[in-house]
Amino acid sequence: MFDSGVGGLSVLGELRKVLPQAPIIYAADEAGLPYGDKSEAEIAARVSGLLGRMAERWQPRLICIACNTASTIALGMVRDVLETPIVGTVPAIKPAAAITRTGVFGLLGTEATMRQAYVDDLETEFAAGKTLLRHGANGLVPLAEAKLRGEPVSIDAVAEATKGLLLQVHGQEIDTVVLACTHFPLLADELHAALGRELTFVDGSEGIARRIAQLTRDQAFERSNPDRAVTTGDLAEFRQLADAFAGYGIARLEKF
Ligand code: DGN
Repeated sequence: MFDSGVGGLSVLGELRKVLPQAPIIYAADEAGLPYGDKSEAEIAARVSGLLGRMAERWQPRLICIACNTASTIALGMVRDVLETPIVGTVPAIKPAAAITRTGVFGLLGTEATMRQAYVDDLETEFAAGKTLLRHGANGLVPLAEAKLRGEPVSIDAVAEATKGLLLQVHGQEIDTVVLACTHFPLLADELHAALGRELTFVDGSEGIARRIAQLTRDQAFERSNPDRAVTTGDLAEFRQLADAFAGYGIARLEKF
């Protein structure tokens, strides 16, 4: 699993349900966090370099890019250069368009994700005749990281980071919001408190977990190596996340 930070844990949670035996190495590019305000070129270079190192060092059966920002920018590129099968995480516009009753739905992700052609294409293909309100909410990423370090998260701060979505509603009835950043489902309670309990949140993690299970269905897993989480950042800081990782069955934290 690869993400800039702890966002991939929202995907790992779903993966554990369908593949409890799969040995996991979770790689967090905390030295590069946050991705949401970086340029496309910088994100593409970081992601391809780190995935190349992961493939070489651990020879995983599969890599999941559990990050919408990295996937919408670099998925095609890394698939072209690596032999390892790669599953990406892209905004769940298709399932959200299928369930919205009012035809007005939101898309929350990083600012970098909001401007990708990949997202334009998903909107054209699946949201025709509906209204999709996009908002880049970079401010939610550090709040999710803080929550998983055990720090309190203020609902006011969540409301501030997401008010740009509500400002676009203009009396329309919005009923569904796509959480198109893997960090955001980790703040689902706070997002409901800030945006409204009646909203349905949709993210891609269940679909990704199913896809990984399908791609590995012919392979038996042996739990010979302990699961571990590795960081490109400072190990002492990463250890503040030890309890969060332990909640997902990962007890070893190392430097990458
Ligand atoms: N979790 C990442 C995503 O899904 O886009 C982005 C986090 C970040 O680095 N800003």
